[in-house]
Amino acid sequence: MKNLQGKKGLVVGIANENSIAWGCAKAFHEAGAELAITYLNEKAEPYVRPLAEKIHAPIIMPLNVQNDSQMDGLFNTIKQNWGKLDFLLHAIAFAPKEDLEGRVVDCSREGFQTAMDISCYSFIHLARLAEPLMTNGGALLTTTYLGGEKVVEHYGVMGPVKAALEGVVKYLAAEMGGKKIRVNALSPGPIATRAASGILDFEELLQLARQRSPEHENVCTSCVGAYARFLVSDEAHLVTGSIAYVDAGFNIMAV
Ligand code: 0WD
Repeated sequence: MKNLQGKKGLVVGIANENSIAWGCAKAFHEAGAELAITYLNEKAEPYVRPLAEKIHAPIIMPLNVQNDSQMDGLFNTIKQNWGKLDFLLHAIAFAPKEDLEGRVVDCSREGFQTAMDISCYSFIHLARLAEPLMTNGGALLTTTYLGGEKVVEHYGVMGPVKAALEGVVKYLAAEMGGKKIRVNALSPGPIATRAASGILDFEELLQLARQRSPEHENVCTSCVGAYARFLVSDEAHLVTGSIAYVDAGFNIMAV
């Protein structure tokens, strides 16, 4: 289904082929979109560049969201090359290991600020830079997790950070709706990725999701990609401010 033909999109958050962002990028590409792909740093580049080349991404650039000049450089390149942006996907998260593994009550100020800056504020920053390029409307998509809504064991400080991100989705959706810029969050069930490997007993989370979800299945990145493709397409033009679960129904269960 080529429902993104002619669209230009930015994908932030590919670390390797297991990344949720990669599942989404493939779906966007298959639907006809042209993509700008970023990689975190030199260490990540050898994993990300070949993937970006596989989907013929015309823009492949480094981006650490804490680096303002990289942020500006990326958007200048997008402006020069395309003169517009139709959608972006923000699929990144980070918290220092010691803060992630401890109790929220013990989280350091610095750890909390870092987690919030990289995992939440960066979405606001990307939205602000994207806005002037979305003159015909657009779609901003981020990634959250049920642990932002309910207490999930071992999710730690990422829980409050995702709660804040979900709040940001709603406020941005309200603020940008007049310009036909839609803002949504995907909320996938647990998927074994690099980021997930930082969460203690992640295997148990996968197992619980299989056992307790109505569909008794774990989620794959291409399933998330299929929903993401819809959400950034014009077919979803009346969908904004939503938390879009792709979790085999796990979120409805009392557990
Ligand atoms: O179960 C899961 N895997 C779920 C993930 C369930 C529900 C939601 N999510 C969310 C995550 O919280 C995150 O927001 O999906 C998003 C994508 O996560 P992922 O695909 O699970 O993880 P991964 O493949 O590791 O990609 C996240 C990437 C980082 O990878 P590493 O492994 O190097 O930490 O986020 C990027 C980085 O590439 N990243 C940054 N990008 C730019 N600037 C930064 C940064 N400062 N820090 C991390």
